[in-house]
Amino acid sequence: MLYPINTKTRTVQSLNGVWRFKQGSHNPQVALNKDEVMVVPSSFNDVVVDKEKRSYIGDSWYEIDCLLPKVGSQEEVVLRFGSVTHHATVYVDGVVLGKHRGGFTPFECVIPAEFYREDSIRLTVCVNNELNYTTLPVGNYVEEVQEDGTVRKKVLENFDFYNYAGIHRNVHLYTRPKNHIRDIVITSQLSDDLSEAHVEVAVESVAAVDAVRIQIFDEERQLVGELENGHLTLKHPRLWHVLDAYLYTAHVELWMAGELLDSYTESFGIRSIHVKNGQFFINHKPFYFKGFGKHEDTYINGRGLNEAANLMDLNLLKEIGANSFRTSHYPYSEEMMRLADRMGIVVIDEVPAVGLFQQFSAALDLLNDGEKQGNTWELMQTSVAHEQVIDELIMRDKNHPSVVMWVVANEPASHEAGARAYFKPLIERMRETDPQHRPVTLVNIMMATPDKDEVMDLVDVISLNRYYGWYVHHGDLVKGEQGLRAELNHWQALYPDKPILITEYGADTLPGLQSLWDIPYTEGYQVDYYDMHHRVFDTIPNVVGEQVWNFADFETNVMLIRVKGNHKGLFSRNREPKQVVREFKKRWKAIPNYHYKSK
Ligand code: GCB
Repeated sequence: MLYPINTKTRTVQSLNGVWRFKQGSHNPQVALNKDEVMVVPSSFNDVVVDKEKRSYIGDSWYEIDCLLPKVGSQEEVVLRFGSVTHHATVYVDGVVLGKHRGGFTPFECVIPAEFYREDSIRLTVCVNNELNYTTLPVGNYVEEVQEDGTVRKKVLENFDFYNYAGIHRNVHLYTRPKNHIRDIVITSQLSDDLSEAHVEVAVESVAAVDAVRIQIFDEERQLVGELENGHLTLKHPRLWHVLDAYLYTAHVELWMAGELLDSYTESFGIRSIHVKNGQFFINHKPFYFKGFGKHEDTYINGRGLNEAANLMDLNLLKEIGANSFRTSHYPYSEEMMRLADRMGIVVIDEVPAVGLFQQFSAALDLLNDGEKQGNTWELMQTSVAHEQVIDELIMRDKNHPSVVMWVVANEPASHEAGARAYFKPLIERMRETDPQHRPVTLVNIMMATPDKDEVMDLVDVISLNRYYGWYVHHGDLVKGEQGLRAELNHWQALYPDKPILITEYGADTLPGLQSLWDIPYTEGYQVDYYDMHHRVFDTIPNVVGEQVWNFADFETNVMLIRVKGNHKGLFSRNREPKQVVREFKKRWKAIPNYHYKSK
Protein backbone atom coordinates (compact mmCIF):
# COMPACT_ATOMS: atom_id res chain seq x y z
CA MET A 1 0.00 0.00 0.00
CA LEU A 2 1.42 3.36 -1.02
CA TYR A 3 2.38 5.86 1.68
CA PRO A 4 0.54 9.18 1.27
CA ILE A 5 2.79 11.78 -0.35
CA ASN A 6 2.26 14.94 -2.33
CA THR A 7 2.93 14.57 -6.04
CA LYS A 8 1.87 16.48 -9.15
CA THR A 9 -1.40 14.56 -9.09
CA ARG A 10 -1.96 13.98 -5.37
CA THR A 11 -2.34 16.33 -2.41
CA VAL A 12 -2.22 15.19 1.16
CA GLN A 13 -3.59 16.93 4.21
CA SER A 14 -3.33 15.87 7.82
CA LEU A 15 -6.32 15.29 10.06
CA ASN A 16 -4.14 14.92 13.14
CA GLY A 17 -5.05 17.10 16.09
CA VAL A 18 -7.75 17.31 18.71
CA TRP A 19 -10.88 15.25 18.05
CA ARG A 20 -14.13 14.96 20.06
CA PHE A 21 -14.07 11.78 22.14
CA LYS A 22 -16.37 9.51 24.10
CA GLN A 23 -16.12 6.02 25.57
CA GLY A 24 -19.16 3.73 25.68
CA SER A 25 -22.35 3.57 23.68
CA HIS A 26 -23.07 6.25 21.12
CA ASN A 27 -25.31 6.71 18.10
CA PRO A 28 -23.11 7.89 15.20
CA GLN A 29 -26.17 9.52 13.55
CA VAL A 30 -25.86 12.18 16.23
CA ALA A 31 -22.87 14.48 16.55
CA LEU A 32 -20.67 13.95 19.60
CA ASN A 33 -20.72 16.78 22.10
CA LYS A 34 -17.55 18.63 22.99
CA ASP A 35 -17.33 17.50 26.62
CA GLU A 36 -14.31 15.36 26.04
CA VAL A 37 -11.53 15.47 23.50
CA MET A 38 -8.61 13.26 22.50
CA VAL A 39 -5.37 13.84 20.65
CA VAL A 40 -4.82 12.02 17.37
CA PRO A 41 -2.44 10.23 17.10
CA SER A 42 -1.97 8.83 20.61
CA SER A 43 -3.04 6.01 22.87
CA PHE A 44 -5.99 7.33 24.86
CA ASN A 45 -5.04 5.29 27.93
CA ASP A 46 -2.49 7.45 29.72
CA VAL A 47 -3.90 10.71 28.37
CA VAL A 48 -7.38 10.28 29.93
CA VAL A 49 -5.81 10.09 33.43
CA ASP A 50 -8.94 8.56 35.04
CA LYS A 51 -8.21 4.95 36.07
CA GLU A 52 -11.46 3.42 34.77
CA LYS A 53 -11.15 5.18 31.45
CA ARG A 54 -7.53 4.15 31.15
CA SER A 55 -8.38 0.47 31.30
CA TYR A 56 -11.70 0.77 29.45
CA ILE A 57 -12.44 -2.04 27.00
CA GLY A 58 -15.07 -1.59 24.30
CA ASP A 59 -15.97 1.18 21.88
CA SER A 60 -14.33 4.61 21.98
CA TRP A 61 -15.69 7.25 19.63
CA TYR A 62 -13.61 9.88 17.89
CA GLU A 63 -15.08 12.66 15.77
CA ILE A 64 -14.09 15.77 13.84
CA ASP A 65 -15.66 18.00 11.23
CA CYS A 66 -13.57 18.52 8.16
CA LEU A 67 -13.72 20.34 4.86
CA LEU A 68 -12.96 18.19 1.87
CA PRO A 69 -10.60 19.55 -0.76
CA LYS A 70 -12.13 20.42 -4.15
CA VAL A 71 -11.63 17.69 -6.72
CA GLY A 72 -12.33 17.34 -10.44
CA SER A 73 -14.77 14.78 -11.83
CA GLN A 74 -11.93 12.32 -12.49
CA GLU A 75 -10.50 12.53 -8.98
CA GLU A 76 -11.44 11.15 -5.58
CA VAL A 77 -10.82 11.93 -1.92
CA VAL A 78 -9.37 9.20 0.26
CA LEU A 79 -9.29 8.91 4.01
CA ARG A 80 -6.24 7.02 5.24
CA PHE A 81 -5.42 5.74 8.71
CA GLY A 82 -1.86 4.66 9.56
CA SER A 83 -3.36 2.38 12.21
CA VAL A 84 -6.32 2.19 14.54
CA THR A 85 -5.92 -0.18 17.47
CA HIS A 86 -7.49 -2.66 17.26
CA HIS A 87 -10.66 -2.41 15.16
CA ALA A 88 -12.19 0.56 13.40
CA THR A 89 -15.54 1.49 11.93
CA VAL A 90 -15.46 4.72 9.96
CA TYR A 91 -18.57 6.87 9.39
CA VAL A 92 -19.24 10.00 7.38
CA ASP A 93 -22.30 11.91 8.54
CA GLY A 94 -23.38 8.75 10.38
CA VAL A 95 -23.11 6.49 7.33
CA VAL A 96 -20.66 3.57 7.52
CA LEU A 97 -17.79 4.12 5.10
CA GLY A 98 -15.55 1.20 5.99
CA LYS A 99 -14.30 -1.18 8.62
CA HIS A 100 -10.89 -2.55 9.47
CA ARG A 101 -9.80 -5.26 11.84
CA GLY A 102 -6.26 -5.30 13.21
CA GLY A 103 -4.43 -2.54 15.03
CA PHE A 104 -1.08 -2.16 13.30
CA THR A 105 -1.56 -1.77 9.57
CA PRO A 106 -2.90 1.09 7.45
CA PHE A 107 -6.26 1.16 5.70
CA GLU A 108 -8.11 3.56 3.44
CA CYS A 109 -11.69 4.48 2.62
CA VAL A 110 -12.67 6.38 -0.52
CA ILE A 111 -15.15 9.10 0.33
CA PRO A 112 -18.11 8.82 -2.07
CA ALA A 113 -18.82 11.77 -4.35
CA GLU A 114 -22.18 12.52 -2.67
CA PHE A 115 -20.21 13.94 0.29
CA TYR A 116 -18.13 16.35 -1.84
CA ARG A 117 -19.67 19.68 -0.86
CA GLU A 118 -18.88 23.20 0.34
CA ASP A 119 -19.55 22.73 4.05
CA SER A 120 -17.79 20.30 6.33
CA ILE A 121 -18.51 16.61 6.68
CA ARG A 122 -18.71 14.89 10.06
CA LEU A 123 -16.13 12.15 10.33
CA THR A 124 -16.64 9.61 13.13
CA VAL A 125 -14.44 6.65 14.02
CA CYS A 126 -15.49 3.92 16.40
CA VAL A 127 -12.33 2.40 17.88
CA ASN A 128 -12.69 -0.95 19.55
CA ASN A 129 -9.93 -2.45 21.70
CA GLU A 130 -11.33 -5.91 22.43
CA LEU A 131 -8.99 -8.84 21.95
CA ASN A 132 -9.93 -12.50 22.11
CA TYR A 133 -9.02 -15.90 20.66
CA THR A 134 -9.84 -14.83 17.10
CA THR A 135 -7.71 -11.68 17.09
CA LEU A 136 -4.01 -10.90 16.83
CA PRO A 137 -2.62 -10.19 19.31
CA VAL A 138 -4.50 -12.76 21.39
CA GLY A 139 -6.34 -11.53 24.49
CA ASN A 140 -8.28 -13.26 27.24
CA TYR A 141 -11.69 -11.66 27.00
CA VAL A 142 -14.20 -11.78 29.88
CA GLU A 143 -17.33 -9.91 30.91
CA GLU A 144 -17.62 -9.21 34.62
CA VAL A 145 -20.87 -8.33 36.33
CA GLN A 146 -20.29 -5.39 38.64
CA GLU A 147 -21.96 -4.81 42.03
CA ASP A 148 -24.49 -2.46 40.41
CA GLY A 149 -25.44 -5.12 37.86
CA THR A 150 -23.66 -3.53 34.92
CA VAL A 151 -21.27 -5.56 32.83
CA ARG A 152 -17.66 -4.55 32.47
CA LYS A 153 -15.62 -5.97 29.62
CA LYS A 154 -12.06 -6.99 30.36
CA VAL A 155 -9.15 -8.10 28.27
CA LEU A 156 -6.21 -9.60 30.00
CA GLU A 157 -3.27 -9.45 27.64
CA ASN A 158 -2.00 -12.88 26.64
CA PHE A 159 1.32 -11.13 26.11
CA ASP A 160 3.70 -8.94 28.03
CA PHE A 161 2.92 -5.38 26.98
CA TYR A 162 0.12 -2.99 27.88
CA ASN A 163 -2.90 -3.15 25.60
CA TYR A 164 -2.68 0.48 24.51
CA ALA A 165 -5.41 1.59 22.11
CA GLY A 166 -6.71 4.50 20.09
CA ILE A 167 -6.04 6.14 16.76
CA HIS A 168 -2.36 5.37 17.00
CA ARG A 169 -0.93 6.73 13.79
CA ASN A 170 -1.46 9.54 11.30
CA VAL A 171 -4.82 10.26 9.73
CA HIS A 172 -4.64 11.75 6.26
CA LEU A 173 -7.06 12.95 3.69
CA TYR A 174 -5.67 12.87 0.18
CA THR A 175 -6.78 13.33 -3.38
CA ARG A 176 -5.83 11.12 -6.28
CA PRO A 177 -7.08 10.40 -9.79
CA LYS A 178 -9.78 7.73 -9.99
CA ASN A 179 -7.58 5.79 -12.34
CA HIS A 180 -4.48 5.86 -10.20
CA ILE A 181 -1.32 3.95 -9.36
CA ARG A 182 -2.60 1.33 -7.01
CA ASP A 183 0.69 -0.29 -6.19
CA ILE A 184 4.38 -0.34 -7.09
CA VAL A 185 6.52 -3.43 -6.55
CA ILE A 186 10.27 -3.02 -6.79
CA THR A 187 12.73 -5.89 -6.90
CA SER A 188 16.37 -6.09 -7.90
CA GLN A 189 18.84 -8.87 -8.64
CA LEU A 190 22.52 -8.27 -8.05
CA SER A 191 25.21 -9.96 -10.10
CA ASP A 192 27.69 -12.18 -8.22
CA ASP A 193 30.38 -9.54 -8.27
CA LEU A 194 27.86 -6.81 -7.27
CA SER A 195 28.75 -4.76 -10.32
CA GLU A 196 25.29 -4.92 -11.90
CA ALA A 197 21.74 -4.71 -10.66
CA HIS A 198 18.78 -5.84 -12.64
CA VAL A 199 15.92 -3.67 -11.40
CA GLU A 200 12.30 -4.55 -12.01
CA VAL A 201 9.41 -2.23 -11.23
CA ALA A 202 5.84 -3.50 -11.56
CA VAL A 203 3.10 -0.90 -11.53
CA GLU A 204 -0.54 -1.68 -10.90
CA SER A 205 -3.14 0.82 -12.06
CA VAL A 206 -6.89 0.76 -11.50
CA ALA A 207 -7.73 0.65 -15.21
CA ALA A 208 -5.72 0.34 -18.41
CA VAL A 209 -3.57 3.32 -19.44
CA ASP A 210 -1.75 4.30 -22.64
CA ALA A 211 1.69 4.35 -21.05
CA VAL A 212 3.49 3.79 -17.79
CA ARG A 213 6.70 5.77 -17.48
CA ILE A 214 9.24 4.74 -14.86
CA GLN A 215 12.44 6.68 -14.27
CA ILE A 216 15.09 5.98 -11.68
CA PHE A 217 16.86 8.86 -9.93
CA ASP A 218 19.82 8.78 -7.59
CA GLU A 219 20.19 10.68 -4.32
CA GLU A 220 21.48 13.74 -6.18
CA ARG A 221 18.23 13.68 -8.17
CA GLN A 222 20.14 12.79 -11.30
CA LEU A 223 18.34 10.55 -13.78
CA VAL A 224 19.97 7.14 -13.76
CA GLY A 225 17.80 5.54 -16.42
CA GLU A 226 14.35 4.85 -17.70
CA LEU A 227 12.78 1.41 -17.54
CA GLU A 228 11.75 -0.48 -20.63
CA ASN A 229 8.90 -2.89 -20.06
CA GLY A 230 9.50 -2.52 -16.36
CA HIS A 231 13.21 -3.48 -16.53
CA LEU A 232 16.50 -1.65 -16.20
CA THR A 233 20.05 -2.86 -15.72
CA LEU A 234 22.13 -0.57 -13.54
CA LYS A 235 25.88 -0.70 -13.96
CA HIS A 236 27.91 -0.16 -10.80
CA PRO A 237 24.93 0.57 -8.59
CA ARG A 238 25.53 2.15 -5.22
CA LEU A 239 24.26 -0.45 -2.76
CA TRP A 240 22.12 -0.04 0.31
CA HIS A 241 24.57 -1.14 3.00
CA VAL A 242 24.10 -1.60 6.69
CA LEU A 243 24.58 1.83 8.33
CA ASP A 244 25.53 3.23 4.93
CA ALA A 245 22.19 3.54 3.23
CA TYR A 246 21.76 4.64 -0.33
CA LEU A 247 18.26 5.22 -1.67
CA TYR A 248 17.26 5.48 -5.30
CA THR A 249 13.81 6.69 -6.24
CA ALA A 250 11.47 5.26 -8.83
CA HIS A 251 9.41 8.01 -10.34
CA VAL A 252 6.28 6.47 -11.82
CA GLU A 253 3.81 8.18 -14.16
CA LEU A 254 0.59 6.99 -15.77
CA TRP A 255 -0.24 8.60 -19.13
CA MET A 256 -3.55 8.64 -20.99
CA ALA A 257 -4.35 10.46 -24.25
CA GLY A 258 -1.16 12.52 -23.97
CA GLU A 259 -1.97 13.67 -20.44
CA LEU A 260 -0.41 12.85 -17.12
CA LEU A 261 -2.95 10.85 -15.11
CA ASP A 262 -1.09 10.03 -11.93
CA SER A 263 2.44 10.19 -10.55
CA TYR A 264 4.14 8.75 -7.50
CA THR A 265 7.70 8.49 -6.19
CA GLU A 266 8.81 5.41 -4.30
CA SER A 267 12.28 5.13 -2.81
CA PHE A 268 14.13 1.84 -2.71
CA GLY A 269 17.55 0.40 -2.02
CA ILE A 270 19.58 -2.11 -3.94
CA ARG A 271 20.85 -4.92 -1.77
CA SER A 272 20.69 -8.68 -1.65
CA ILE A 273 19.68 -11.04 1.15
CA HIS A 274 20.20 -14.76 1.37
CA VAL A 275 20.70 -17.52 3.86
CA LYS A 276 23.29 -20.25 3.23
CA ASN A 277 25.55 -22.59 5.19
CA GLY A 278 24.26 -21.39 8.52
CA GLN A 279 25.01 -17.73 7.74
CA PHE A 280 22.85 -14.70 6.92
CA PHE A 281 24.16 -12.74 3.95
CA ILE A 282 23.56 -9.11 3.07
CA ASN A 283 25.16 -8.03 -0.21
CA HIS A 284 26.86 -11.41 -0.37
CA LYS A 285 28.65 -10.90 2.94
CA PRO A 286 27.89 -12.77 6.18
CA PHE A 287 26.12 -10.32 8.46
CA TYR A 288 26.05 -10.20 12.29
CA PHE A 289 22.90 -8.76 13.89
CA LYS A 290 23.60 -6.49 16.87
CA GLY A 291 20.54 -4.86 18.27
CA PHE A 292 17.24 -5.00 20.00
CA GLY A 293 13.74 -6.17 20.36
CA LYS A 294 11.80 -2.96 20.89
CA HIS A 295 8.35 -1.64 21.56
CA GLU A 296 6.46 1.39 20.39
CA ASP A 297 6.11 2.69 23.91
CA THR A 298 6.70 6.11 25.41
CA TYR A 299 5.42 8.12 28.34
CA ILE A 300 2.18 9.98 27.59
CA ASN A 301 1.85 8.84 23.94
CA GLY A 302 1.70 5.17 24.92
CA ARG A 303 1.83 3.28 21.63
CA GLY A 304 0.81 6.41 19.69
CA LEU A 305 3.20 7.59 17.00
CA ASN A 306 6.11 9.49 18.54
CA GLU A 307 8.49 10.46 15.77
CA ALA A 308 10.94 12.27 18.03
CA ALA A 309 11.25 9.14 20.19
CA ASN A 310 11.71 7.01 17.08
CA LEU A 311 14.58 9.14 15.86
CA MET A 312 16.16 9.30 19.30
CA ASP A 313 15.91 5.52 19.59
CA LEU A 314 17.63 4.95 16.29
CA ASN A 315 20.32 7.48 17.19
CA LEU A 316 20.86 5.66 20.49
CA LEU A 317 20.92 2.37 18.60
CA LYS A 318 23.74 3.64 16.42
CA GLU A 319 25.52 5.24 19.34
CA ILE A 320 25.75 1.93 21.19
CA GLY A 321 27.16 0.19 18.12
CA ALA A 322 24.04 -1.73 17.11
CA ASN A 323 22.81 -2.22 13.56
CA SER A 324 19.32 -3.72 13.77
CA PHE A 325 16.01 -4.16 15.56
CA ARG A 326 12.99 -6.41 15.46
CA THR A 327 9.53 -4.87 15.33
CA SER A 328 8.47 -6.94 18.34
CA HIS A 329 5.55 -7.71 18.58
CA TYR A 330 3.65 -5.97 15.77
CA PRO A 331 4.33 -3.89 12.67
CA TYR A 332 5.75 -0.48 13.60
CA SER A 333 4.69 2.78 12.00
CA GLU A 334 5.44 3.47 8.35
CA GLU A 335 7.37 6.53 9.52
CA MET A 336 9.72 4.29 11.54
CA MET A 337 10.26 1.99 8.56
CA ARG A 338 11.14 4.94 6.34
CA LEU A 339 13.56 6.20 8.96
CA ALA A 340 15.27 2.80 9.15
CA ASP A 341 15.64 2.77 5.34
CA ARG A 342 17.19 6.22 5.47
CA MET A 343 19.59 5.40 8.34
CA GLY A 344 20.67 1.99 7.05
CA ILE A 345 19.28 0.13 10.03
CA VAL A 346 18.35 -3.50 9.49
CA VAL A 347 14.80 -4.47 10.43
CA ILE A 348 13.25 -7.82 11.20
CA ASP A 349 9.57 -7.27 10.51
CA GLU A 350 7.01 -9.02 12.72
CA VAL A 351 3.25 -9.50 12.41
CA PRO A 352 1.19 -9.04 15.60
CA ALA A 353 1.00 -12.79 16.16
CA VAL A 354 1.75 -12.88 19.85
CA GLY A 355 -0.12 -14.71 22.60
CA LEU A 356 -0.60 -17.93 20.65
CA PHE A 357 0.05 -19.89 23.78
CA GLN A 358 -2.81 -20.91 26.02
CA GLN A 359 -0.72 -21.27 29.13
CA PHE A 360 0.85 -17.85 29.06
CA SER A 361 1.05 -16.85 32.72
CA ALA A 362 -1.30 -13.92 32.26
CA ALA A 363 -4.04 -16.28 31.17
CA LEU A 364 -3.64 -18.28 34.34
CA ASP A 365 -3.86 -15.14 36.48
CA LEU A 366 -7.11 -14.14 34.90
CA LEU A 367 -8.82 -17.51 34.98
CA ASN A 368 -7.59 -17.91 38.51
CA ASP A 369 -9.30 -21.23 39.03
CA GLY A 370 -6.30 -23.37 38.24
CA GLU A 371 -8.32 -25.11 35.56
CA LYS A 372 -6.33 -25.99 32.46
CA GLN A 373 -7.90 -25.36 29.11
CA GLY A 374 -7.58 -27.46 25.98
CA ASN A 375 -4.74 -27.42 23.55
CA THR A 376 -3.57 -24.02 22.20
CA TRP A 377 -4.25 -25.02 18.62
CA GLU A 378 -7.78 -26.13 19.40
CA LEU A 379 -8.47 -23.03 21.45
CA MET A 380 -7.13 -20.40 19.06
CA GLN A 381 -9.15 -19.39 16.04
CA THR A 382 -6.65 -16.95 14.64
CA SER A 383 -5.88 -18.37 11.19
CA VAL A 384 -8.02 -15.83 9.32
CA ALA A 385 -6.56 -12.91 11.25
CA HIS A 386 -3.11 -14.37 10.74
CA GLU A 387 -3.47 -14.55 6.96
CA GLN A 388 -4.76 -10.99 6.95
CA VAL A 389 -1.84 -9.57 8.96
CA ILE A 390 0.68 -11.38 6.77
CA ASP A 391 -0.89 -10.02 3.61
CA GLU A 392 -1.24 -6.50 4.96
CA LEU A 393 2.28 -6.33 6.36
CA ILE A 394 3.90 -7.54 3.18
CA MET A 395 1.71 -5.30 1.07
CA ARG A 396 2.85 -2.34 3.18
CA ASP A 397 6.55 -3.12 3.70
CA LYS A 398 7.65 -5.12 0.65
CA ASN A 399 9.75 -2.33 -0.88
CA HIS A 400 11.70 -1.38 2.25
CA PRO A 401 15.40 -2.15 1.88
CA SER A 402 15.76 -2.16 5.67
CA VAL A 403 13.47 -5.20 5.96
CA VAL A 404 15.58 -8.34 5.69
CA MET A 405 13.32 -10.98 7.22
CA TRP A 406 9.70 -11.62 8.23
CA VAL A 407 8.55 -13.05 11.56
CA VAL A 408 5.46 -15.23 11.34
CA ALA A 409 4.87 -15.28 15.12
CA ASN A 410 6.47 -14.57 18.47
CA GLU A 411 6.61 -17.43 20.96
CA PRO A 412 3.70 -19.57 19.86
CA ALA A 413 3.20 -22.97 21.48
CA SER A 414 5.25 -24.60 18.74
CA HIS A 415 5.84 -27.65 20.94
CA GLU A 416 2.14 -28.52 21.18
CA ALA A 417 0.30 -30.83 18.83
CA GLY A 418 -1.27 -28.90 15.98
CA ALA A 419 1.46 -26.25 15.69
CA ARG A 420 2.83 -27.64 12.46
CA ALA A 421 -0.52 -27.82 10.73
CA TYR A 422 -1.24 -24.26 11.84
CA PHE A 423 2.08 -22.74 10.73
CA LYS A 424 3.00 -24.58 7.55
CA PRO A 425 0.51 -22.77 5.29
CA LEU A 426 1.24 -19.42 6.94
CA ILE A 427 4.99 -19.70 6.44
CA GLU A 428 4.44 -20.70 2.82
CA ARG A 429 2.08 -17.79 2.37
CA MET A 430 4.67 -15.37 3.72
CA ARG A 431 7.34 -16.65 1.34
CA GLU A 432 5.06 -16.63 -1.68
CA THR A 433 3.49 -13.24 -1.00
CA ASP A 434 6.79 -11.41 -0.70
CA PRO A 435 8.04 -10.33 -4.14
CA GLN A 436 11.60 -10.28 -2.73
CA HIS A 437 11.24 -13.75 -1.15
CA ARG A 438 12.99 -12.69 2.03
CA PRO A 439 13.79 -15.33 4.64
CA VAL A 440 11.02 -16.18 7.11
CA THR A 441 11.50 -16.97 10.76
CA LEU A 442 9.43 -17.90 13.78
CA VAL A 443 10.54 -16.70 17.19
CA ASN A 444 10.77 -19.77 19.37
CA ILE A 445 9.78 -19.88 23.05
CA MET A 446 11.89 -21.42 25.85
CA MET A 447 9.64 -24.45 26.33
CA ALA A 448 9.87 -25.40 22.65
CA THR A 449 13.35 -26.88 23.05
CA PRO A 450 14.90 -28.67 20.06
CA ASP A 451 13.56 -32.04 21.20
CA LYS A 452 9.97 -30.75 21.50
CA ASP A 453 9.58 -28.09 18.81
CA GLU A 454 7.48 -29.01 15.77
CA VAL A 455 8.12 -26.18 13.32
CA MET A 456 11.66 -24.81 13.16
CA ASP A 457 12.60 -26.99 10.20
CA LEU A 458 10.02 -24.98 8.20
CA VAL A 459 11.75 -21.62 8.66
CA ASP A 460 15.00 -20.20 7.27
CA VAL A 461 16.47 -18.87 10.50
CA ILE A 462 16.23 -20.34 14.02
CA SER A 463 15.23 -17.37 16.16
CA LEU A 464 15.36 -18.02 19.90
CA ASN A 465 14.12 -16.09 22.92
CA ARG A 466 16.10 -17.47 25.84
CA TYR A 467 16.21 -16.44 29.48
CA TYR A 468 18.85 -18.63 31.14
CA GLY A 469 19.79 -16.95 34.41
CA TRP A 470 16.42 -15.22 34.49
CA TYR A 471 13.29 -17.36 34.06
CA VAL A 472 15.41 -20.50 34.04
CA HIS A 473 18.05 -20.85 36.80
CA HIS A 474 17.04 -17.46 38.14
CA GLY A 475 20.03 -15.78 39.75
CA ASP A 476 22.39 -18.64 38.92
CA LEU A 477 24.62 -17.69 36.02
CA VAL A 478 26.76 -20.80 36.32
CA LYS A 479 23.85 -23.15 35.75
CA GLY A 480 22.44 -20.67 33.28
CA GLU A 481 25.60 -20.83 31.21
CA GLN A 482 25.57 -24.62 31.16
CA GLY A 483 21.93 -24.69 30.08
CA LEU A 484 22.37 -22.07 27.37
CA ARG A 485 25.49 -23.68 25.95
CA ALA A 486 23.93 -27.13 25.87
CA GLU A 487 20.78 -25.91 24.16
CA LEU A 488 22.55 -23.82 21.53
CA ASN A 489 24.84 -26.72 20.72
CA HIS A 490 21.76 -28.87 20.31
CA TRP A 491 20.19 -26.45 17.78
CA GLN A 492 23.50 -26.10 15.99
CA ALA A 493 23.80 -29.87 15.60
CA LEU A 494 20.16 -30.31 14.58
CA TYR A 495 20.18 -27.62 11.86
CA PRO A 496 23.80 -27.14 10.77
CA ASP A 497 22.68 -25.17 7.69
CA LYS A 498 20.37 -22.73 9.43
CA PRO A 499 21.59 -19.54 11.08
CA ILE A 500 20.66 -19.10 14.74
CA LEU A 501 19.56 -15.64 15.84
CA ILE A 502 19.10 -14.77 19.50
CA THR A 503 16.03 -12.57 19.32
CA GLU A 504 15.60 -12.09 23.07
CA TYR A 505 17.73 -12.41 26.19
CA GLY A 506 17.52 -10.08 29.13
CA ALA A 507 17.20 -9.44 32.84
CA ASP A 508 14.96 -6.91 34.61
CA THR A 509 17.14 -4.20 36.09
CA LEU A 510 16.30 -1.22 38.27
CA PRO A 511 18.69 1.68 37.66
CA GLY A 512 20.72 2.53 40.74
CA LEU A 513 20.22 -0.85 42.41
CA GLN A 514 23.59 -2.42 43.24
CA SER A 515 24.82 -5.32 45.33
CA LEU A 516 28.07 -6.95 46.34
CA TRP A 517 26.75 -10.21 44.92
CA ASP A 518 25.05 -11.50 41.83
CA ILE A 519 21.54 -10.41 42.77
CA PRO A 520 18.84 -10.22 40.08
CA TYR A 521 17.39 -6.75 39.39
CA THR A 522 20.71 -5.02 40.17
CA GLU A 523 22.71 -3.24 37.50
CA GLY A 524 25.65 -5.50 38.29
CA TYR A 525 23.61 -8.63 37.63
CA GLN A 526 22.53 -7.28 34.25
CA VAL A 527 26.19 -6.75 33.32
CA ASP A 528 27.19 -10.27 34.42
CA TYR A 529 24.12 -11.81 32.78
CA TYR A 530 25.04 -10.36 29.39
CA ASP A 531 28.72 -11.22 29.81
CA MET A 532 27.81 -14.84 30.33
CA HIS A 533 25.61 -14.91 27.23
CA HIS A 534 28.17 -13.28 25.01
CA ARG A 535 30.79 -15.77 26.12
CA VAL A 536 28.51 -18.54 24.91
CA PHE A 537 27.30 -16.88 21.68
CA ASP A 538 30.88 -16.35 20.55
CA THR A 539 31.55 -20.09 20.61
CA ILE A 540 28.54 -21.21 18.53
CA PRO A 541 29.38 -20.91 14.82
CA ASN A 542 25.80 -20.48 13.57
CA VAL A 543 24.84 -17.72 16.01
CA VAL A 544 24.54 -14.86 13.54
CA GLY A 545 23.37 -12.23 15.92
CA GLU A 546 22.17 -11.02 19.27
CA GLN A 547 19.14 -8.85 19.85
CA VAL A 548 18.72 -7.79 23.43
CA TRP A 549 15.40 -7.78 25.23
CA ASN A 550 14.64 -4.90 25.42
CA PHE A 551 15.86 -1.61 24.03
CA ALA A 552 14.02 0.31 26.79
CA ASP A 553 11.79 -0.41 29.78
CA PHE A 554 8.13 -0.49 28.79
CA GLU A 555 4.61 -0.54 30.18
CA THR A 556 2.84 -3.83 30.86
CA ASN A 557 -0.27 -4.97 32.60
CA VAL A 558 -0.09 -5.29 36.39
CA MET A 559 1.40 -8.68 37.20
CA LEU A 560 3.22 -10.29 40.08
CA ILE A 561 6.44 -10.40 38.05
CA ARG A 562 6.24 -6.79 36.84
CA VAL A 563 7.37 -3.81 38.91
CA LYS A 564 5.42 -1.04 37.15
CA GLY A 565 6.26 -2.44 33.76
CA ASN A 566 9.00 -4.56 32.27
CA HIS A 567 12.50 -3.39 33.24
CA LYS A 568 14.65 -5.41 30.92
CA GLY A 569 15.58 -2.30 28.96
CA LEU A 570 19.18 -1.33 28.39
CA PHE A 571 17.71 2.13 28.64
CA SER A 572 15.01 3.28 31.08
CA ARG A 573 11.59 4.10 29.67
CA ASN A 574 12.83 7.69 29.50
CA ARG A 575 15.85 6.53 27.45
CA GLU A 576 18.49 6.98 30.15
CA PRO A 577 21.28 4.38 29.94
CA LYS A 578 21.74 1.69 32.57
CA GLN A 579 25.24 0.64 33.61
CA VAL A 580 25.33 -2.17 31.03
CA VAL A 581 25.16 0.24 28.09
CA ARG A 582 28.87 1.01 28.50
CA GLU A 583 29.68 -2.70 28.26
CA PHE A 584 27.53 -3.15 25.17
CA LYS A 585 29.14 -0.18 23.54
CA LYS A 586 32.56 -1.76 23.98
CA ARG A 587 31.43 -5.13 22.65
CA TRP A 588 29.34 -3.95 19.74
CA LYS A 589 31.79 -1.32 18.53
CA ALA A 590 34.35 -4.13 18.33
CA ILE A 591 32.09 -6.49 16.36
CA PRO A 592 32.02 -5.68 12.63
CA ASN A 593 28.71 -5.71 10.77
CA TYR A 594 30.05 -8.31 8.35
CA HIS A 595 32.38 -11.30 8.67
CA TYR A 596 32.27 -11.59 12.46
CA LYS A 597 31.90 -15.36 12.56
CA SER A 598 32.99 -16.42 9.11
CA LYS A 599 35.43 -15.06 6.61
C1 GCB B 1 9.36 -12.93 26.11
C2 GCB B 1 8.40 -12.19 25.25
C3 GCB B 1 8.40 -10.70 25.55
C4 GCB B 1 8.48 -10.48 27.04
C5 GCB B 1 9.75 -11.08 27.56
C6 GCB B 1 9.89 -10.92 29.08
O1 GCB B 1 9.77 -14.01 25.82
O2 GCB B 1 8.60 -12.40 23.88
O3 GCB B 1 7.24 -10.14 25.01
O4 GCB B 1 8.37 -9.12 27.38
O5 GCB B 1 9.77 -12.45 27.28
O6 GCB B 1 10.49 -9.95 29.52
O7 GCB B 1 9.37 -11.76 29.79
